[in-house]
Amino acid sequence: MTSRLHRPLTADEVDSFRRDGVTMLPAMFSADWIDVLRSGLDAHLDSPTERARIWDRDAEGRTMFWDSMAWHGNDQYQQFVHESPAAELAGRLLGSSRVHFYFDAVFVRSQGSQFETPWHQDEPYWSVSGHDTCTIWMPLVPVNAANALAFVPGSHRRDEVFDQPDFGELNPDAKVDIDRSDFSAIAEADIPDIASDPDRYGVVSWDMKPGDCVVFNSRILHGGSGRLPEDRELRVFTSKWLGDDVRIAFRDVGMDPDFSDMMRAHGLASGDRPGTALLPKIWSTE
Ligand SMILES: O=C(O)CCC(=O)C(=O)O
Repeated sequence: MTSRLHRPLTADEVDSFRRDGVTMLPAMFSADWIDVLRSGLDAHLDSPTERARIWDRDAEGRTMFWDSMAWHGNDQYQQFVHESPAAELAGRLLGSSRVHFYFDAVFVRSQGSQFETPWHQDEPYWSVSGHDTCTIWMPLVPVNAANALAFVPGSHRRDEVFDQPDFGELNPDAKVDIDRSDFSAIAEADIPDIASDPDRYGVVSWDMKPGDCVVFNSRILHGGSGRLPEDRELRVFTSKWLGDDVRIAFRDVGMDPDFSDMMRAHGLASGDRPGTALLPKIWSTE
């Protein structure tokens, strides 16, 4: 099978992803793919889905916009999902024999936005479970390490259920309660106060430019991006990928974004492998 990767992965990059749960990959996507995503994001911002939320709007009108699962109605995102190196990249880092696409999510901060993403893990919010999951985080503009998404290396191996934040509560326009009380009912630990002592947790982030990406395991603790300089915006496209051990898991608590109705409508049930046109297989070693 011919590789679609823009450049080969090094052994160190694969090792750091598996050991730390995160790796930064310079120059992993060509300028053409960044152009595709930029024009896809422009179209997306013109017609967001019903899931779109403003996570923050400050007194000066600076905003943080979020939306997810827009790819079904966005030609450029569809092209990226099916034809870009992303699925193969996920498969090779996860060491999986097949990779399904889960969903896209965008994080768009206007110039000077100070909003910081709360620290959290992704997989406890999802309607799937497994360790073979990852996100590819791609800035479509240059970003400094101080403003980029940050990670606690190795935290993807922690087994505690954390008291996860309720992102629905972030929307200043119309709050969407995802019933955080249930998260606190099952929580075994508070999310550590990582922001107050990042060195203690070995927090990492990187200076990045378009074409670079960070790939992270969906159980890693991450957050903290933002605090932008006055003249800088941050436009990020993320794609979420599912590997060999992943199964559908409708949860009693805190699914956000909650695709469970859509998944059920496609015939998916807890315990199933991902599949159907909603979560299609994009890459395999066959
Ligand atoms: O870019 C951000 O601020 C947040 C990204 C994030 O939390 C994610 O992709 O899971």
